[in-house]
Amino acid sequence: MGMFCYQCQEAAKGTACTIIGVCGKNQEVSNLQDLLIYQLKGISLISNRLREIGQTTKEADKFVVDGLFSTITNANFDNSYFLDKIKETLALRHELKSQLAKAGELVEKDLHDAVLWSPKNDQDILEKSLAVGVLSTKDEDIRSLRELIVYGLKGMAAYTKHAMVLGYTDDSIFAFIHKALAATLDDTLTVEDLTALTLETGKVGVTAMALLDKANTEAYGNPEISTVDIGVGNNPGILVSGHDLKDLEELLIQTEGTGVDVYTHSEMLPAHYYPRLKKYKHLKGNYGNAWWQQNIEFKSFNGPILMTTNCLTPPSNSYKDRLYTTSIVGFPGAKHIKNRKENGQKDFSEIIEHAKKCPPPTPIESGQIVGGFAHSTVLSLADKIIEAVKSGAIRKFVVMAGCDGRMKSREYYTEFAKALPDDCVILTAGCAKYRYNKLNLGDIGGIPRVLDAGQCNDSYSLAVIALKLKEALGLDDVNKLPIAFNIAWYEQKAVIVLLALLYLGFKNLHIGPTLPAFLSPNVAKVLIERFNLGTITTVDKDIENFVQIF
Ligand code: FSO
Ligand code: SF4
Repeated sequence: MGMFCYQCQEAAKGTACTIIGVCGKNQEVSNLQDLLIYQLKGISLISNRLREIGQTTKEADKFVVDGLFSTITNANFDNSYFLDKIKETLALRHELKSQLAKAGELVEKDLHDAVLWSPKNDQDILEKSLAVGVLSTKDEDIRSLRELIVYGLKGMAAYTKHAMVLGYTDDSIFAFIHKALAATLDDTLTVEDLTALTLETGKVGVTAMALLDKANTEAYGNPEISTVDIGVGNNPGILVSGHDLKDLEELLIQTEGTGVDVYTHSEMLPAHYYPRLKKYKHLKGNYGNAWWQQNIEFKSFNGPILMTTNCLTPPSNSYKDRLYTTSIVGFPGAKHIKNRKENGQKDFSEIIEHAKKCPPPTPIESGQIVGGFAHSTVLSLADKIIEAVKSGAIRKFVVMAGCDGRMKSREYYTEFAKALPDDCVILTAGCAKYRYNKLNLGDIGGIPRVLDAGQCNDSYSLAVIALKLKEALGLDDVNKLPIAFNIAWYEQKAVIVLLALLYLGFKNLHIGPTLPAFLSPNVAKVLIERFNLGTITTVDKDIENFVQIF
């Protein structure tokens, strides 16, 4: 059958996974994901037409956001989930076409195959899934730009979904997602057109991240400087991973007084920084490290694990029966917690009862880590920081936000953090922080040398900090700030963060440990020439490059 996926940093041999995903995704799931994306493009094409004549497309908006999110790396490994979703696209497409026909605007012969194609049975679906993947675009540069846009949209969809869960939406984001998805079906668009659309994706990415920032801070308060315990207590626990704060909040409410503690894992760590989440005494601490170590750490946790979003890795038998998924996450055989009904909560009773029967977690480390340096916190310290910059006590900020991953070459980030001169401060967000957030790198006049803003979406916070510092220091260009960017990427949320930073005018960004496999040589050249985008070399050379010279 074969597959072709190159959407993440761990694509096999740095080119593409063609036999099985390094992430564990099998051929059928990979191909069904391709077909789902193709179908979503069809839905977006009709949604665009409906929007042009002033009609709303609420159901399609939500469906497309969920669908994009479910195909992100390490989110859903369940072929039946994708088969069902593809069937749902057929029903939704039919409804949208009827809506268009009623308005007298349906011109069937103009419509694309993504709108017209119809399967008779599951076999037809599987066959079609082989024909609509990445390689169906023959021109290498057009393919590269189409995929770059789609991956950016996947990241944007993830952040949009988190905001939606908290009741925040912005119609301009839905409109753009439909427009951009449909544009990737349009064979008349040139490399220049698609390059412009890529930059526009970054612009709307900023809107999506700003919306999520507003949603998170209005729902849970501004993040505060917080100390998080990394040891364990004596009660049984539930470990919550992923990025969905609402799931965590509802679980905290439902576990209160039950004798079950709640621990965060990986990207859920920043939940401890929000006043309306940290007030729960049984939000005990953070267990473990970044996502890729879960195979070892979930075993010793002993209690149930709730995956609210990616990154999930295929579970081993030692904890598979304790794994719960929810929302767009899925794994064959794992128990799935259903979505909440309008104005209701998810029902976590099964997972709570399960936890009560489990022993407490086995300790794997002890101590504390500090975080909560989102834009509101850092800007409240602005005077102190500007003083430190002006006096030379702080020579440089190095943004080391992004993702962690399995590759041995990522040890570079630990070594880089250790080798940074004492007068440099690391600004971080995302699970990349686990490479250096337990190193005790000290502080500069009370300002910690690792400032953690939060999850990967909080990279937006780092951009806000940079833009405000530019103003405060009276600079006319953000690239004149004493800030270097050494960003680690893994999956598609990092793609939207990168496009957003480019849109905001940041140049000289270094991304690693490797450049994306989906950038064709020509597209990479454009990014390198236009934005000075670069990758990493050795720790010594990069310290010299990023820190010494400015
Ligand atoms: Fe990490 Fe995974 Fe947050 Fe990503 S847990 S790798 S960019 O999903 O989303 O930083
Ligand atoms: Fe390979 Fe990454 Fe695609 Fe998984 S998501 S199949 S690891 S490129």
